[in-house]
Amino acid sequence: MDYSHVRDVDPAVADALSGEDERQRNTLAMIASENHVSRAVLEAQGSTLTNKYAEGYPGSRYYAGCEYADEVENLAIDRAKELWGAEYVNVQPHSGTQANMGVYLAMLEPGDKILSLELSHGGHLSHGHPANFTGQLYDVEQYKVDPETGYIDYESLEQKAEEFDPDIIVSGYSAYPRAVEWERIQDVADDADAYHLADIAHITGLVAAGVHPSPVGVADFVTGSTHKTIRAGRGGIIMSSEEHADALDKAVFPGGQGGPLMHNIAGKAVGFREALRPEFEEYAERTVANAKALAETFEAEGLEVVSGGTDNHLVLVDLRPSNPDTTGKDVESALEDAGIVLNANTVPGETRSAFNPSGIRAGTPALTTRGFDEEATREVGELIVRVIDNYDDDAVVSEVADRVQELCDDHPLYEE
Ligand code: DSN
Repeated sequence: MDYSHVRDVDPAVADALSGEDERQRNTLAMIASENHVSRAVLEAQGSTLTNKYAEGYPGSRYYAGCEYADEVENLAIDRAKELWGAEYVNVQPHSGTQANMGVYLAMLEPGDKILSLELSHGGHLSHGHPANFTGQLYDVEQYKVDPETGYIDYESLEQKAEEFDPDIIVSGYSAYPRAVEWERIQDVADDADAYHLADIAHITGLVAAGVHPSPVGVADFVTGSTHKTIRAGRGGIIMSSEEHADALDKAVFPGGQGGPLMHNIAGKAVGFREALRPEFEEYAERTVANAKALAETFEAEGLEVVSGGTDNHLVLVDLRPSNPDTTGKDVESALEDAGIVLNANTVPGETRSAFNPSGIRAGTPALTTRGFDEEATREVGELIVRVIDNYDDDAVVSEVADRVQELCDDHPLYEE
């Protein structure tokens, strides 16, 4: 990327930006929530819309000069409606957490009850963690995955809903490798007379492409982020039926946010346009096929894959059975030295701390964007296992790093 204007003003930042470009080119991004957007999305996000205030919504703004802001936001909304089949879409949330906040602000009062999946079992901070505003403002009860199978324990969810009488049930997860049974959770919500929020942050792209069942039209509210399995740049989105449009619009602005980030909304519009092309479905299918290949490789090499595989873009590994003295951070750090960037993650039944947990989470969205197929992904899986088994052996880590560099060179990024 050319940062000549930045360099004239601020060489330190220009160096950091160039450094980040190089880092992304020369490492394999396997953090399950990361991806590489197109140059078109980057350009839209770097546009002059960053200068524009557009508080309000298209056709009804608190500022003059919103003609093009309106056009861009309407395009983003229309494309999102087409992609996910939603009646109502709000593209203004700055992130997935802000999208969730929009729903909570619209539908709950402080003290209301949230029933959600525990963080260490794959949930998210914004689903009621004590360190998050949701854990501080609302009364939270949590369900878990079945420790034997690694799948959502739907029966215990039903039981908790009966006992706790929640106002909202949150489904959709950050570290859950299996397809979610939205209808089953909706039935629980109906029986409890509770709202159902499906947070599809991780699988927005898979749902849009039809490779994961959709909660749109099932759950009352669907939230997501726009930069994980869909490559539309950093941000959030809310979908619902028209019935809740007014409350959700008010909750996002002015309830929880000020001026929308119009340059990011332009990125969303462009990324959604790309996702409406037929090749996006192939991309999503390959992302899942690559994740399955990765899970199979890990299992064949003796690692414990939580739930025994994956239906989506991520694989969760519990290191304790195969490498009891090795922590997730040991592995994360050695892999980073080898040029493979993924994250340490808690696993169901976690016995260590959240900062230095017992597992790792690996995702295939970014590798797939770079053109990795199943064979190449299997090789990456084998390299990861080599590092796990030899995380404190610099010679092995260095050998793996050499091979990772070759793989990066064979799958170039932002070179055209
Ligand atoms: N932090 C994101 C993730 O990595 O899953 C979720 O917000």
